[in-house]
Amino acid sequence: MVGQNQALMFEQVPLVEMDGLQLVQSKAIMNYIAEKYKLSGKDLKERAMIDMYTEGLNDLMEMRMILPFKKPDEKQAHIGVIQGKATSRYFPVYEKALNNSQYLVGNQFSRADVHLMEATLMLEELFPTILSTFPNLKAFQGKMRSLPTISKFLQPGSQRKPQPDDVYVKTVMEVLNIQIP
Ligand SMILES: N[C@@H](CCC(=O)N[C@@H](CS)C(=O)NCC(=O)O)C(=O)O
Repeated sequence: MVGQNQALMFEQVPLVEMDGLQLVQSKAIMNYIAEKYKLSGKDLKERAMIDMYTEGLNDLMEMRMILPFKKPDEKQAHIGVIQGKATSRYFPVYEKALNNSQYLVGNQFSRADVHLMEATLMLEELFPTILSTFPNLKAFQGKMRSLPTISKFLQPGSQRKPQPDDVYVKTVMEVLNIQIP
């Protein structure tokens, strides 16, 4: 109900509770975590590159995230758009950035690498062979998988969320009071 929830500043999710804070707004949440764990580069220029790479990946992942909420007759066309943009607009950028470099920026692990890992996994779930023409991305994904925290997160039974099913979509629609036209 409007104005009732103290934790949700704008009555919206996501909400992350950590360090005694109730963090809302996705970018504020990401910025806090990136700063806290020193994942934002060593200077302003590196940070600008990290932000650009991160935002590109956010745009790509957002296309994927809205797919379950598309009307049935729009889904197929949307899948085509995701695949086209992933392979011609986004993945080539990251493939090139990883030439002769283990990480995207400054040869140092950053938040952009975390987003890239997430995006490659997300897109592979939809298009299992999508990385076959991006060897650097495939190798990068393998290296990221071997990091202990990421490896743990990818194990069955972890906090990783499953793909949205029809029940999830229906629940989200109801909770957020979204009308299907
Ligand atoms: N700018 C916000 C947007 C958050 C947002 O749109 N949240 C949606 C769910 S994904 C929500 O809570 N909608 C309910 C509402 O606006 O009443 C962010 O990035 O966190």
